[in-house]
Amino acid sequence: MRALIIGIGQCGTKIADLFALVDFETLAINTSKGDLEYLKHVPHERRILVGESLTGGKGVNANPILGREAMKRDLPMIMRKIDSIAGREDIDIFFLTFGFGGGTGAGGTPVLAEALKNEYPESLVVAIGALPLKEEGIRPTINAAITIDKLSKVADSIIAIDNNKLRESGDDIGKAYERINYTIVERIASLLALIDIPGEQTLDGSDLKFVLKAFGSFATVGYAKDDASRIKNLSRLILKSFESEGLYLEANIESALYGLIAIHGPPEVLKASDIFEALNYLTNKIKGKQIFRGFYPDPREREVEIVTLLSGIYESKSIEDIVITARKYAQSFMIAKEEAEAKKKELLEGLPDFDDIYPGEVNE
Ligand SMILES: Nc1nc2c(ncn2[C@@H]2O[C@H](COP(=O)(O)OP(=O)(O)OP(=O)(O)O)[C@@H](O)[C@H]2O)c(=O)[nH]1
Ligand SMILES: [Mg+2]
Repeated sequence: MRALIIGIGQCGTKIADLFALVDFETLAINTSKGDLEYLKHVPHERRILVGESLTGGKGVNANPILGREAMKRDLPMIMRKIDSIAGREDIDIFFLTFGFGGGTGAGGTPVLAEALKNEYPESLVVAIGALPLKEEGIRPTINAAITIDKLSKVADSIIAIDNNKLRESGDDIGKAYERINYTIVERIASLLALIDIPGEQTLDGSDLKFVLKAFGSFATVGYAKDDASRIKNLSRLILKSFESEGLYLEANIESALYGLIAIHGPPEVLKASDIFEALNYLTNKIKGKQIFRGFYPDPREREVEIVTLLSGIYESKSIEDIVITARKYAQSFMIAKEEAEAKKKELLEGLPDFDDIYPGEVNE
C-alpha cells in the first residue's frame, strides 16, 4: 500500500509535516513562502510555492478564489512533480490535508483533487480537512461549505475533523491545533501501518480502498487505546473507538455504509468472543452492514490499540451546521445585495449629467 500525503495551505502543510516526521512520503503546497520555510520535516525539494505571480508568496488571506487561481496556474508544475515522485509504481491513495476555512487549502484542494482523479484513475483521492471553529466567523464557514460541496463531487471520501472539538480541551489554540494534528496523524499512520502486514485476520490495501471509495461522502477515523492489564472486556474498548470523542466529528454512525476495524495488542487480551460481540453489534448498527476487520496479536505488546474507519456517512451535525449557516448567510446576503442595488437606483434616479447643468463650458 503506497500513500502520498499532500498538504495544502498552512493547516494542511503542518499536518503533512507531522506525517513526514513518521516517515510518510509527503508534498507541501502553499501560497505563503514563510509558512513553507517554517516546516521542519518535509524535505525542501518537496515544498512547492504556488501562485507567486499572483500573491508575491504572501498567502491569500482566506480568499479561496485566489487559492483556486494559484493552484490552477501552477498545476502543470505540481503534476510533473507528483509524476516524478510516483515513478512507475502506483500510488494507492492520495491523502490531501488542508483547513476548510482558509483560502489556499479551501480554494486549491478541489482543483488538485480533480486533476489527480483525471491523471490517476486507479488511485483514490481522500481529502482530510479541518472544519473551522464557530468563533472564526462567517467567512471560514462559507469557505468550508462551498469546499465540501466541490470535494463531494471529486474526492472518494472526505475525512472531516471538527476543530470545535478542540474547545473541550481548554488548551490555548496553538497547543490545541498541535494536539489535533498529532491525533489525525497518529490515527491514519496507525491504520496504514496495519495494512498488508501479517496477522490473525488481516486487512489489505484493497479492503482499505473499498471502504474509502465512497462517492465523496464523509468518513471518520476512530481510535482507542488502553493498557492490556486494565482491560476486562475488549468489546467495551472497541465500542469506545466509535464514540464521539473517538471520532472527532459529530456524526450519526448509523448512517455509515462501511466500517473497518484493526485491533493490535497482546494475544491473551484479543479474545474472539469479546471481539465478535462488538463487531456483531456494530455491523447491525451501520446501514451498509459491512465491517472489514484485522486482528494483530503481538506478544511483545502491553497495550491494546484499536483504529476504526467509518465511511459513506451522510448524517453529521458538524457538517450540517456549517452548510445550513452558509446557505442562510448566502441567501440573506443575496437579498441584501439586491436591496442595496434597488435602493441605489431609486436614490440616484433622475439626476442629470454635468453637461445638463454647465452647458458650453468646454469649446469643442
Ligand atoms: N486542526 C487544525 N486546524 C487549523 C490549523 N491551522 C489552521 N487551522 C484551521 O484552518 C483554517 C485556516 O486555514 P489555513 O490553513 O490557515 O489557511 P490557508 O489554506 O493557508 O489559506 P490562507 O492562509 O488564506 O492563504 C481555519 O479554519 C483554522 O481553524 C492547524 O494547525 N490544525
Ligand atoms: Mg496560510
